[in-house]
Amino acid sequence: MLQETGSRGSVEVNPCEVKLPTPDSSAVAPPVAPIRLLLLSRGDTLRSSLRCRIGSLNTIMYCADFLSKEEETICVENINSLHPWEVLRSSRRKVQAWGKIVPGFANTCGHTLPPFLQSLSQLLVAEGFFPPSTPPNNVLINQYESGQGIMPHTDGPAYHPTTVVISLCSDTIMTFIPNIMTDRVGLDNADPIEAIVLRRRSILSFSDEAYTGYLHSIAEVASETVNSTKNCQVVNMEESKAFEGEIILRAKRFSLTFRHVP
Ligand SMILES: O=C(O)CCC(=O)C(=O)O
Repeated sequence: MLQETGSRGSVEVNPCEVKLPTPDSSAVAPPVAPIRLLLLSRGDTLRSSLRCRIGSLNTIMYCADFLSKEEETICVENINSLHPWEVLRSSRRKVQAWGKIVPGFANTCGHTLPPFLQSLSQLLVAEGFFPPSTPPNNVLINQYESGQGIMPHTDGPAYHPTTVVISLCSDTIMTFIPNIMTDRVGLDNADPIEAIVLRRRSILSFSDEAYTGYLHSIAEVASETVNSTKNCQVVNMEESKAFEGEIILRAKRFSLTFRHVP
């Protein structure tokens, strides 16, 4: 998306910052580009070859540039044309929950995933992030303003133990800490053990031991410095092209989190 700036040519406008009108249920939804064509035209093997395992936990995978800039723009346009957001009471972030309902969790915006999330889900199966027998059927879209985050938590037993996160519009850092059983509190070290830089347009997957044995979180800060905490080092420095002392500035960020509800 380009904007004219007179004699100095044109500058890129961040699609994530474009303010769209609040969806009006009586209005016709704006047409959105078919992401399926863009995604499938790039082929499976390209993304598979980019995938990398990271950290001491071997059930966390990270891949930079999973989506192109064009695909990110299409995702954001689709997100902004969807159902109004729900503001969580426990956290200031906004969410949209799509797909199969999780027992005991909030309402869903719709039992069927919107077409762009269906396309992405198919791609995640094609790429091996989910087996065909347990494809994503539940997607939580999170919207964070700068300074917002998510407290340490596990996604819990309601899902098949795999979560896949696609980051849009802003970089951030996610930490993983041991999920200490209540009878071990005070005996184990609960400090963060792994930090992962999530670049915008990247994909992260964590499953099995990383899913059940660790809590994941995003700090409520407007900026953070890579490797500023000794016992919480970034484990994907190379894959995310992060550098010591890099300041990660948090802009408005969306995450698409894919899961399977049995
Ligand atoms: O926004 C993210 O990257 C993580 C979201 C998350 O942890 C969750 O939805 O449970």
